[in-house]
Amino acid sequence: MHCDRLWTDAHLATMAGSEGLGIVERGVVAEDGGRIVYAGPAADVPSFEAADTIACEGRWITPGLIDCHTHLIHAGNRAHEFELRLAGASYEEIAGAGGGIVSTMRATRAASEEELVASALPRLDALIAEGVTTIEIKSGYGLETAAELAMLRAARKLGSGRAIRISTTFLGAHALPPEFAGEADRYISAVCEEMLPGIAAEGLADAVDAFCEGIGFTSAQVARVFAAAKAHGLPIKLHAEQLSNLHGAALAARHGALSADHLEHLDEPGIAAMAQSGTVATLLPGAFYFTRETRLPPVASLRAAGVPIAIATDCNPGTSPLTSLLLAMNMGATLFRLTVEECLLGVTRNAARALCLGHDVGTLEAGKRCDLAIWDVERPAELVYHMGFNPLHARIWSGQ
Ligand code: DI6
Ligand code: FE
Repeated sequence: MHCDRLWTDAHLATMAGSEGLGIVERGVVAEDGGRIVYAGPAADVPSFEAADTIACEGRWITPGLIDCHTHLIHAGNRAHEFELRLAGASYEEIAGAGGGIVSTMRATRAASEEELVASALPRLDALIAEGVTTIEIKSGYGLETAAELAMLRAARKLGSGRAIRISTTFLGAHALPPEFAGEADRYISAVCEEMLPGIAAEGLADAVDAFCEGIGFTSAQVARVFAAAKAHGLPIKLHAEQLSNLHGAALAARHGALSADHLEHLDEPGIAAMAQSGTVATLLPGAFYFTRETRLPPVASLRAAGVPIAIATDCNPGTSPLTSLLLAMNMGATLFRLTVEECLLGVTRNAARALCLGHDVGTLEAGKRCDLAIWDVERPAELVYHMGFNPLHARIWSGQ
C-alpha cells in the first residue's frame, strides 16, 4: 500500500479508545494526502510503500495540540491594569471604572485589520512552537459591527499565513460598549439582528459565545443570543460561572452548547445538565491564576458525572496573558488537581470536541488529519510536569 509518509520507532499517545491516553509503545503513524491512514503498533502495521520514512528514535508522538479558547486577536495590552491590581484594585473595580474589556475595545477599534493580524502573530507563533495545530479565536473586543467583522477577518487571515487550523467564534456579547450604557437589551438586539447576520453571511464565525456574568450579560440576554445563533445554524458556547453563579452552564447545556468555559462557581444542577447534554467543561487555569481566584472549579464532581474536560489558555490581555498551552496543562494539574491524563486529553480529544472538530482532529486515528506533535520526552507526564520548558521536537500539520 502506498503512503506519503511514515513515522517509525515512536511511542504513541493516540488519545483514542476508552483507556486513558491510548498508549502504543513501539508504534507507527502512516499518512497519505494529509490524513492518518494508520496509527498503531509497529507489529501490526500493513506493509506500506512510503515516499518518505522518518525514524523517531523512541520519541513520543501525540496529536497536535488544540487551544480551544483564546482571545488571541486584540490590540494593545493591559500591563497598567496589572499594576493597579498589584496595588489592590479588583478586576471588577477596574472594569467598573471604564477599564477592563472596554479599554481593549478602544485599542482594537483603533487598529486596522492588518495591525490586528500583525500583533497576534507573535502570540500565535508562541503556541505553534509548542505543537499547537488547531486554535480557536474569539471576537469580542470590537463590540460594533465593523470592528467585530475586522477581528474575525483578522482571525481567518492569521490562518492563511501559518500552518494552523483556526476556528473562529463570534463573541459580540462580551461586554457592553459605552455607547449602549444602561441599555444592555438594546445592545443584545444589535448583536442578534445587526452583527450576527452579517458575520454568518460571510461565514466568518464557526460558533457563537457570550459572557454570562454580573459584569457581562444576564442569562435572559444570553438566551436571546443563543436563539439567534441557532437561527443561523451556528453552534454555541458560553463563558459561565467565572466570577459568580448565574446558572449559565445549565442554560448553555439546555441549548446543546459545545462547551461551557471557566466554571469556578458551577453548581451540581449545572454539572448534571452538562453531563446530560455532553457539553465540554473548558477549564482556564491561566485566568484563575492571573486573577488570583481562590474558588476552584468543581473538578471532582465534573469527573464523577463524566463531563468531558478541556483545558485552554484563554489568551487575553485582561485575565490571562498566557501563550503557553503546556503551562496551562501544568496549572491545570497543580492548581485544579487534574491528572496527567485529564490534562493531555483536555488539549487534544476533548478540546477538539469543544470546537465541534472531533471527527477531524484530536486523536491519532485513521481518517483524522495528520496533525502530530513529536516530543523529546521519556513519558507523557513530562508534557505536564515542566514549567516554561518546551520539549517539542517536531510539529506536523496536515502531513507537512
Ligand atoms: N472572561 C475572561 O476571562 C475574559 N473574557 C471573559 O469573558 C477577560 C477579557 C478581558 O478582561 O479582556
Ligand atoms: Fe475567555
